[in-house]
Amino acid sequence: LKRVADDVRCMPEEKVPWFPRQIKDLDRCNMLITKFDPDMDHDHPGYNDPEYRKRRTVISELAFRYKQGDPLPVVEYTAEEISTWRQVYQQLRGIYPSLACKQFLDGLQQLEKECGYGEDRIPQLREVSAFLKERTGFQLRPVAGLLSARDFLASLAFRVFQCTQYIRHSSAPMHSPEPDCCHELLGHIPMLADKEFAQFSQEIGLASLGVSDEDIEKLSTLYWFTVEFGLCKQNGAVKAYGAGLLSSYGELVYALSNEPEYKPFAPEETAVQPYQDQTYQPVYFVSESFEDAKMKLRKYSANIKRPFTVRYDPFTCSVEVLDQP
Ligand code: HBI
Ligand code: FE
Repeated sequence: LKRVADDVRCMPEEKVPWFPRQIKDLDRCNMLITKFDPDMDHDHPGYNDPEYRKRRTVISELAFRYKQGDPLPVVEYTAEEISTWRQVYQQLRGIYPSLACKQFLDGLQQLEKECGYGEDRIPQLREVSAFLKERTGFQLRPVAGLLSARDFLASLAFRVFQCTQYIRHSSAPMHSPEPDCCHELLGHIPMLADKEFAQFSQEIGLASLGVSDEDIEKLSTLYWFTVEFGLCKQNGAVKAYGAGLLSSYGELVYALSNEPEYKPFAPEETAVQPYQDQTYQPVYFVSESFEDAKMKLRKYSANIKRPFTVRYDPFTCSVEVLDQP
């Protein structure tokens, strides 16, 4: 394997989209998409609430100003925000034992014991990030909202999870059209404390670096049906591991109700399955295990056309780019 010149523009293939090589390059992975934005979307539950929009602007500023390596900003949540969190926490906590996968339950239990998780306060990203770093090497960085799929996936390559810090509008505690801290802290974080799952997540990220828009779309769909809405078999039963499910009472119950369609996780097929971001999914994909999902994803990624290979160097937190052997 020969090392390629550092500048992407020097690569033999002309049109390789820019991608981060070092963890600090993630400061440039900040392309927000305005879908579901409370300032732009008339259907957003906070659209007619100027106080809420002002609050969102303040918290967005923290994310915009953030540079890799800065201490994570601390937000002092209001009584109203904590009350929203409490409602979400209480409702979901009750159904997790019967519907969530083992890895999730283990992670959540550790977070409750060691990271101040509970219904009375919203955990701070700073302490959650330190917790994850010790478990799986994942760390958080604050983000103001929905990112482009390319930027979002690229950060996973560095075991960085871009995490929103605001909370949903108090008028709709059981639903949020966009990711919020309930979705991240309850849906994603417990799973990211699992080693196998952390590796699966990083591998989707590495597979995404420098690929075409069509392949980003496919990887994004794979991410959707696994990390967000995935189900897996466990001791003969089907359990949820997707964060979109584990942060939505209604869809979590629905997904395991036998009403929707279930298909075995098969990346080639899963990557082209149309998906829903407005209502419940009509179909869910079931993995045999994370190990199995990771192996299948690896096989799929190896077939994505890219004039180079990438390798993550954990010592320097950077991506090495190598010629195709
Ligand atoms: N941005 N902040 C944020 N959080 C997500 O979960 C997220 C995103 N942008 C894109 C995205 N998810 C999906 O397109 C994934 O399929 C990649
Ligand atoms: Fe998510």
